[in-house]
Amino acid sequence: MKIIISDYILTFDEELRILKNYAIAYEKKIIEIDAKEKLLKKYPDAKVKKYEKNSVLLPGLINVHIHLEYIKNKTRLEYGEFIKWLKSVVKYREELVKLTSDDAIEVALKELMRCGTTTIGEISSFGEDIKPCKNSKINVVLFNEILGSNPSAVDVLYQDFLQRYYATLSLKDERFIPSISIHSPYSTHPILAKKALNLAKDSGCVVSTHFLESKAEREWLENGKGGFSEFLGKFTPNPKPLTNINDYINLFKGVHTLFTHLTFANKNEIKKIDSEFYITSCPVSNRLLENKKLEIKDIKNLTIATDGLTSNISLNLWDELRNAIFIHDSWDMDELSKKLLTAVTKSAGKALRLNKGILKKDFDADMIVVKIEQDFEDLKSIYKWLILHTKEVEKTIIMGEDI
Ligand code: MCF
Ligand code: FE
Repeated sequence: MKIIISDYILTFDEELRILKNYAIAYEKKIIEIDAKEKLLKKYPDAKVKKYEKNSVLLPGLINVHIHLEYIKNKTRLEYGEFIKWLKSVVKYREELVKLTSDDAIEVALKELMRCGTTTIGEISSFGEDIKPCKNSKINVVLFNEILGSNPSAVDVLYQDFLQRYYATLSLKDERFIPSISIHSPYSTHPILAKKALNLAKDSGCVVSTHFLESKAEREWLENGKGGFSEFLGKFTPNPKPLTNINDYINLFKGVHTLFTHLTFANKNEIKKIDSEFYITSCPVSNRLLENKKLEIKDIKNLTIATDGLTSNISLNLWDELRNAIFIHDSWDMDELSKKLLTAVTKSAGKALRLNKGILKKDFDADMIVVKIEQDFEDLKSIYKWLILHTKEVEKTIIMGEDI
């Protein structure tokens, strides 16, 4: 049994309680949260760790959407317009993936944990990320990606996907959870998507998909015109959209799905997706690829993620949240900051269907300690000070273990 004492505890429970002079008793899971004197008395043999004045204990951060196989990208990919970016991905993806190594991913994962991320949702395109993710102490939901729009290649592509999926399934444990990613409506044939979604239903895993992140994608799905017509023409002669916006959403009915981006979704589509599924916004990625932001204020099931270094300059969630404050510039900063931190803790835990993201009895003991360097007056500003000033954390604990 261990006890951790911190000046403040941000619980992210139902009432988003902020506790002062409290402590948490934990092993692998949280055993009890109470006033520090009470807990110290109740568990006299516990190993106690006490943090300084103005320290804040909160759930480990959860980055639900990241692409580690592309961590070596810095200047290879084009930004500013989505089709330009996509063309550059197709041109350089093999080179970029070759540059990536187990060691490079291992270093990136250590850096993530040092900065307070304790869980990732990793989009795995080639399977090069499986070994380092499996060997890390970080929690991983590994989304095996499926894509391919050419109907004649459907069987081969599905077999390749199945092989990767079953390989990850044999490695499943409490920290490594294999899942499925349907890449997008423009890249994945509905036959492939349906097969993979049936598998997701049978195995009960969560699913992730990229959706409506460019003007061209919307134009393509609505009337089969625009940049995708030329782009997809390189892979299939006379390409036609294989689905439309509503049909694509309906494909996921009954599957626990995270829809990522939605920057070009309209209010009704967002409302519908928010009522049945989870929405992931990647503000920096959206800024770089097509300079568009998703209005996140009214979204209930919201998570925030970095995406990969294909469309970001940092995988540190604190950087992402900081940038989100500057991008979402039209509402109260304290309210926005609370929403952003809730999105990467409580909501992200729910979105990945994990017992994480809240500091409460029986939840996994994934916790971080952050130090605010100065006194502050108003407790409601604590979220904002954390986001504005944190780059790395004082302590990272995963499943009760010091990292
Ligand atoms: O989320 C961003 C932008 N949207 C779509 N795909 C990706 C992103 N970052 C990396 N990707 C990958 C995706 O997983 O790029 C490829 C896929 O493997 C694009 S399809 C050739
Ligand atoms: Fe992505």
